[in-house]
Amino acid sequence: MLYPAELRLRNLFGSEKNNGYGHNCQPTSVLFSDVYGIFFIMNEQNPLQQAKIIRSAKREFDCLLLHSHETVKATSLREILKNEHLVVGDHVMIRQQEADERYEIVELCERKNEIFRKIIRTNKKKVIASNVDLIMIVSSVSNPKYKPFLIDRYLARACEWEIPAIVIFNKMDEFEDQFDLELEKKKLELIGVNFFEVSNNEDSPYYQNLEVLKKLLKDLTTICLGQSGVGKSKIISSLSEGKIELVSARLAKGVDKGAHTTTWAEIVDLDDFYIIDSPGIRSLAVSDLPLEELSGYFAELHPYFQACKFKDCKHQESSKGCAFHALDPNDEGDKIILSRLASYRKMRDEISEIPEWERS
Ligand SMILES: Nc1nc2c(ncn2[C@@H]2O[C@H](COP(=O)(O)OP(=O)(O)O)[C@@H](O)[C@H]2O)c(=O)[nH]1
Ligand SMILES: [Mg+2]
Ligand SMILES: [Zn+2]
Repeated sequence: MLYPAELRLRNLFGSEKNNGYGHNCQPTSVLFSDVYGIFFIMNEQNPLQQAKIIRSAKREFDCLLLHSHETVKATSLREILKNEHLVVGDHVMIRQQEADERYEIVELCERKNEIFRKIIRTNKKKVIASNVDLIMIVSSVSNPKYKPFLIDRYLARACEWEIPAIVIFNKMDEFEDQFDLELEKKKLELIGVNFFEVSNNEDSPYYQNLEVLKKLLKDLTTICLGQSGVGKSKIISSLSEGKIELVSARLAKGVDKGAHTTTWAEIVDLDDFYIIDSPGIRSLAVSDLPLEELSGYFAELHPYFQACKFKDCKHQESSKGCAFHALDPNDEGDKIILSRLASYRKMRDEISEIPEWERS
């Protein structure tokens, strides 16, 4: 049953849109406008507040109140969970309950975007995080080894999710020409992806690039993706000037145990920016990517695709009239295109291996 005030709120936002994504919640400031003045009088004790989910367990969510930056624990109305899994990054409307101190999530605000995978068999989305402004693909230039194919995979995902991405070359203090970094940088320039060369070693000249990175992250919600060991946690710790290390140490000791079960990712609130430290998208398989959209994620290959003699060209060594055959593996520009083509072919073949019947 809805309280009259709640009905009123729904009417203001338009309740028809409540299809599991909830209504399009307004920014916090609106909550304090004249219109809501009326609402506050009606329900002065327990006003609705906008919050961001920064950690999620099965039933309980850590919510950051957007106007006070205070973190509270909240449970959710069952109707919401029936339609949707609540994930980190979600904006929700929450209210303190009458009877006790506890908070309850009463509405899920419309998501700007989602970090998701598709379950191939059911074609259903499994959402991992939401409302992400930027994807930070972290790689290491030393150990673990730099893998261009991995970067291309994460970039394809970023295209699928329609979220801008940047690449971080980390551990620059250990770079000794293990691979052609200049070529990799030119490749990213060609495809229009910004990159940062950084180090968490304070004595390295690359350490100061973290400051530049920090400026870019201001006011954004960023998710860190990358293989385990590339330095994601360390970067977050450096960006927070040590503040986050304390939290990790406390977690490691198990002091906060219980609240952290079944957590996939959590948001670190760094005052003027948020970072989601993900333990990595566990499997880097791309089999759930839509095959028909894959070529769209490789825009720089399009002129070649169009120049191939046959429309259904597979762009293999053996493909007759393939435009890629004209490229020179010793030429820098051509090398970049061929390396992107190799990534494209790998992903395409991986997706094609899934039989049609399993896709739908
Ligand atoms: N030399 C060097 N080591 C680093 C750097 N950043 C991280 N590491 C080390 O790499 C290892 C993995 O870092 P971690 O942040 O846990 O990686 P994550 O698994 O991606 O979160 C740790 O031993 C770090 O101390 C760096 O810039 N330079
Ligand atoms: Mg880590
Ligand atoms: Zn071809």
